[in-house]
Amino acid sequence: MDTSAFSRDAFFKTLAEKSTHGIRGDYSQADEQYVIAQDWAAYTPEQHALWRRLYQRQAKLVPGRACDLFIDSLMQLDAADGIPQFARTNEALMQATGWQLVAVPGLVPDQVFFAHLAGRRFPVTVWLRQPEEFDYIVEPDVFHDFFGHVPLLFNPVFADHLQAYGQGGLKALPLGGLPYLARLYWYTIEFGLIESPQGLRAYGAGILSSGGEIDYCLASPKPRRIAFDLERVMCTLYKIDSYQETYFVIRDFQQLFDDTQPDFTPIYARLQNRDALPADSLLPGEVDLLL
Ligand code: HBI
Ligand code: FE
Repeated sequence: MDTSAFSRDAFFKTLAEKSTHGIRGDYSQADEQYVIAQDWAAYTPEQHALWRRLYQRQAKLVPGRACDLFIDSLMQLDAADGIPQFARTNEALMQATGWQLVAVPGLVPDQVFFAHLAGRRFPVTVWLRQPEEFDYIVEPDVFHDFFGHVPLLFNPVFADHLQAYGQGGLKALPLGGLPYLARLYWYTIEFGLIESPQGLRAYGAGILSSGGEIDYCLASPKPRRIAFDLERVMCTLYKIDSYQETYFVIRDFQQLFDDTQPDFTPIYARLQNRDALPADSLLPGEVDLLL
């Protein structure tokens, strides 16, 4: 893995360009893998109180909207009373699926992110948003990363899928596959919907940690909810600064695992000759699964 000083500089340059309020996390203590200590004792009472408000709002919204698996895991997490200690979560997580949380200052370079997932380590940002960002943040904070992503790491099929995604990511970088894998991640891990006997449910962390999108994605007539298709997803552009215009629906987590097993090398080669689709496309034969 390239973690030379040069690649660090290049990473910070892109991060500073992408970010609207500068680089937020403190990267000065980070090791080669961008891992830091969580320093749980440094969170203030106000930050724990803000976490509780965020948690209580989402906890009210998840019944009937999040998939059962997410809700079951969330109950076991014991994270309602304040910002959790990752070390405590790690004991339960190690037993359940062998995954571990590692604390990071914020976004990390793609190859570092993939290497963590491939090693069954999930990077969790340590900082919490400001009170005025209650409804919306641009970058992932500890609430998004922990509340949104950690519950499903307790599910063995999902956990294996995410590791395979990390392994695929490391392979994809030299092949020019990153844009395709980023879209896959976006439309599944971040904004995925799943079928259930009671109707559509959310499993994507971007949805589950959002006060508005969790209802919008299931109830609004505006966006499309269409059946997951690997290549369709990989060539679909996405919005980073508004609710999604399209959600992709998996039947179950086994489908996500199975459909992402093949070697993506020929798929990247094929998709590189194709135009990307706008985020609001509806192709012939596709139907909105909510209707
Ligand atoms: N870093 N901390 C963090 N969290 C992410 O979700 C993340 C990242 N770095 C890169 C990255 N995601 C992308 O490579 C993937 O979403 C494709
Ligand atoms: Fe996320």
